[in-house]
Amino acid sequence: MTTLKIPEQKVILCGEYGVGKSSLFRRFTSNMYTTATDRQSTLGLDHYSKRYHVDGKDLKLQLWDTGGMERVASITSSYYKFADAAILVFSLDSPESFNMVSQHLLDIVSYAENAKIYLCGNKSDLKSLIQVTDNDMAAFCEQCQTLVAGTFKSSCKTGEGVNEMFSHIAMQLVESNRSKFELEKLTENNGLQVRHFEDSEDASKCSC
Ligand SMILES: Nc1nc2c(ncn2[C@@H]2O[C@H](COP(=O)(O)OP(=O)(O)O)[C@@H](O)[C@H]2O)c(=O)[nH]1
Ligand SMILES: [Mg+2]
Repeated sequence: MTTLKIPEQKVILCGEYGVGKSSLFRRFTSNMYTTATDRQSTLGLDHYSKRYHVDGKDLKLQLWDTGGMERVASITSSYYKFADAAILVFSLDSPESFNMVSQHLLDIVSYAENAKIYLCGNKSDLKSLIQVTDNDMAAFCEQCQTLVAGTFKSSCKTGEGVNEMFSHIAMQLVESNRSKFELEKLTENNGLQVRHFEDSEDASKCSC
């Protein structure tokens, strides 16, 4: 029986300690929120895959969390390696975390060369405490020209904007990988035919 492999895309969470990366991860894995002080252990997982169905296509987002690694050491390059997308998170009530975004962007560009990069302002529920404006985010993206593929605002506390962000990223990844996914599907479906051609007489006579 042929089992069709669902394409999987690695998505990493980046940003300063305390901005809500693990909370986004927890929303993604179990749609839960906690203010618990023991927040570095996110279910003991550092990555989790979830299936999306976009525009008739199946796709798995494999989301990675730093697991609090950034607090004690710098993130290792293996965390970034082969990432298809990176969500650069800052906290809307923390200009400090927003000022560090460019540093994180540099790391992503250096170590996750092919990743689509998204900017996410988290903690949007802290209405009166918000210090980073839409204009600040837009100005940053303009400075980075085409580096940032999209911006989002989210609240892990209320859940607002979280699922929308992941669905949007899934949609964009399907879009930008359309030809790759189709080729993979074709190879899965016609694997025998490909081998048949390679073994056939015609193939051996090929002069190229
Ligand atoms: N008000 C509010 N607090 C949040 C939100 N997201 C996370 N937090 C809180 O911010 C703190 C840091 O969150 P955490 O996910 O551990 O951040 P990380 O260090 O980037 O992984 C925790 O106390 C969370 O409960 C949010 O959307 N709104
Ligand atoms: Mg964390």
